[in-house]
Amino acid sequence: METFYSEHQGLHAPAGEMFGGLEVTPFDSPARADLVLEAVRGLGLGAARVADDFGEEAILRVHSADYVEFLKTIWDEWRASGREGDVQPTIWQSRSMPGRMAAPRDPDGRAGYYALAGETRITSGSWKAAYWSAQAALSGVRALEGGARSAFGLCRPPGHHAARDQFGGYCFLNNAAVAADALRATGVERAAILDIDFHHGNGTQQIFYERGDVYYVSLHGDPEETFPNFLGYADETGRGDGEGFNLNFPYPPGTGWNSWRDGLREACRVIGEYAPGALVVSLGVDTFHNDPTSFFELRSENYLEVGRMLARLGLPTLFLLEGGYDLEALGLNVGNVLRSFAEESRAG
Ligand code: Q9C
Ligand code: ZN
Repeated sequence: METFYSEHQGLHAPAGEMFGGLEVTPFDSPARADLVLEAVRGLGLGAARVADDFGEEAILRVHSADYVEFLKTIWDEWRASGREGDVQPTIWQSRSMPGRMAAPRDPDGRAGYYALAGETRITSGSWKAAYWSAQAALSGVRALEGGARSAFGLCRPPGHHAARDQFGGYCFLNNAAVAADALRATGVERAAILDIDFHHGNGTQQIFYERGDVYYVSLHGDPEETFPNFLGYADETGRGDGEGFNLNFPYPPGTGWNSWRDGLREACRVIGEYAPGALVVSLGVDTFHNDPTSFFELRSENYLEVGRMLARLGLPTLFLLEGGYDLEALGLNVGNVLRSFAEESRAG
């Protein structure tokens, strides 16, 4: 299994993040990608390659042009207006202000219009980092297109919270959505996205909610209790052509391996029945018991079984990194999924 990444991904490195009413060191940092790269190199999984540049076309099939333009320009506008830090949204169009649905000129208003949460800042390097994170995913798509059984896009910043025209939850471009849509464009008739990050992938769900050709299945912390709070409930099953092709498994605080694994088994059964031509795995390991952002109780050895269960689906599989913020265990946990997937694929 080959890994794809880019040095430019490290260019998104905000100085702080609002958390619990304090400014803290961001949970998502360039070090995360370095640690995962080091872990996959140590496993001898397959070559780690620099991502190729596939341009903006695939990104613009998933995200709106005005949103992409916003990502490219907002930091310069912010600074040109005399603001001295990085772009930090503080005002949103909300239920009580249903006025016009358009971005105002003021950088605060623009930032809020294109934000779905307030913890994620935009720095001078954020667009370039997000662009190359998406290119890592697209490089993985090309590997599958070339006949590989699996590939790993070492995406960072992550993607699954990014909606068609909104950033948040550390995400700017929805790497999994860009990849699944690109797989469709290569002739894969149906694609499935299995999201095992601790958090619900609200962006991925939104992007494919009315499509029947990309099935989104997610196991996550109950949004009643955690981020992203407003999407990810079990009664969200898709709409129009997408009805029946969105499946959410929300779990309460304290959820451990046995119940989570039963959900994963059911998710795999449903995906197997859908019989997609390819599978994209939104691979977050913030389900780990020691993760600082979450409340599940998975252990490092559990990720070995995750890899085996996914391999048994027998599908061309693209793994894309999402969350996972315990830096001590991040490389081990991601490596365990990939390593056991590769071993089980060879055996099976
Ligand atoms: N109490 C990913 O794992 N945390 N994003 C907000 C509010 C945001 C996580 C905390 C967590 C986003 C890709
Ligand atoms: Zn997460």
